[in-house]
Amino acid sequence: MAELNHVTTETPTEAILKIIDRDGAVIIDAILSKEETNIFAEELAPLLQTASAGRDSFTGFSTTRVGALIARSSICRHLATHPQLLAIANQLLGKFSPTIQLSLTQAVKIAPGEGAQILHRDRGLWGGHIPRRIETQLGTMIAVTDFTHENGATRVVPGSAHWDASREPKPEDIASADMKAGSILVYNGTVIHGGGPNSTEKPRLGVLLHYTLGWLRQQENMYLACPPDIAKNFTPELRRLLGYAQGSPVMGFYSDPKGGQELVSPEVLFGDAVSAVGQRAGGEDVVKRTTGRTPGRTRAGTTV
Ligand SMILES: O=C(O)CCC(=O)C(=O)O
Repeated sequence: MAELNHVTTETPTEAILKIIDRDGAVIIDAILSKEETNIFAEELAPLLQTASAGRDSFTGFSTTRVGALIARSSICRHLATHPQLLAIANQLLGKFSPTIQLSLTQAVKIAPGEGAQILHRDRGLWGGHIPRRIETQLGTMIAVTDFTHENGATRVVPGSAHWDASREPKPEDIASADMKAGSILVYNGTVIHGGGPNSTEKPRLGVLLHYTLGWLRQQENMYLACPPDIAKNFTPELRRLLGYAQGSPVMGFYSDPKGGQELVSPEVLFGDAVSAVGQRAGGEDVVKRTTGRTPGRTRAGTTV
């Protein structure tokens, strides 16, 4: 059976990125303390109690999911801005975008008797339109309970991010992301993975917390899951990660529909200092990068 590497919160980012580049995934042990893990479980319990199970073999007939966890969980907020995760995400995704953002926050509770989820690549979310040379996502799965081969630990196919799309994993290619509660599986958007079957008598609980490129559509609609009247209570850094910032020059600005601000970065809404990308007028930059030409004025008054 294939295996995944374990590292610690002290392991340098470069070493972690090397493993992700080779295997597509790595486990960071004990990123949360026991106390933080218990608080996480307490925050999620009432939400999971009222949620219903999935409706298909992908979401799982005995699997319960809840989202909007930046708004609902202090530990999820803590993890979203964890320096080690942000360093990994920024280095992995920063080659393809000047900013990164959160894409998904979702608790996944796999109940006893659930079968294995279909193995998949998360980059499929974007319809397969993005070429492989562009990495779309840094995904994470935080273990809130212990993850074991028996209780539905995430299954991962190390190395499969380098495979042709048509290659199917054999049973011996599949690793089980066994880890203690409080540990985190970190993986790219191209590695094949999926939830495991739960043959025990207790549920397996984990939380997906994914980052994506600043110019891609987020999987979870963060503006509805965490609207401005909730986001105003968070740090500017977390707000930017939610998407309340420009994703790249001339991308993601807004105008106040009631009048006032025109074509400004969403950071202005909260009185935040505007980030480097937001400050740039941007248009001329984009023209230069995409055409190699310095823009001038045409007779119609538009830049070329
Ligand atoms: O539950 C898991 O372990 C993995 C879930 C997953 O990959 C998904 O729902 O996309």
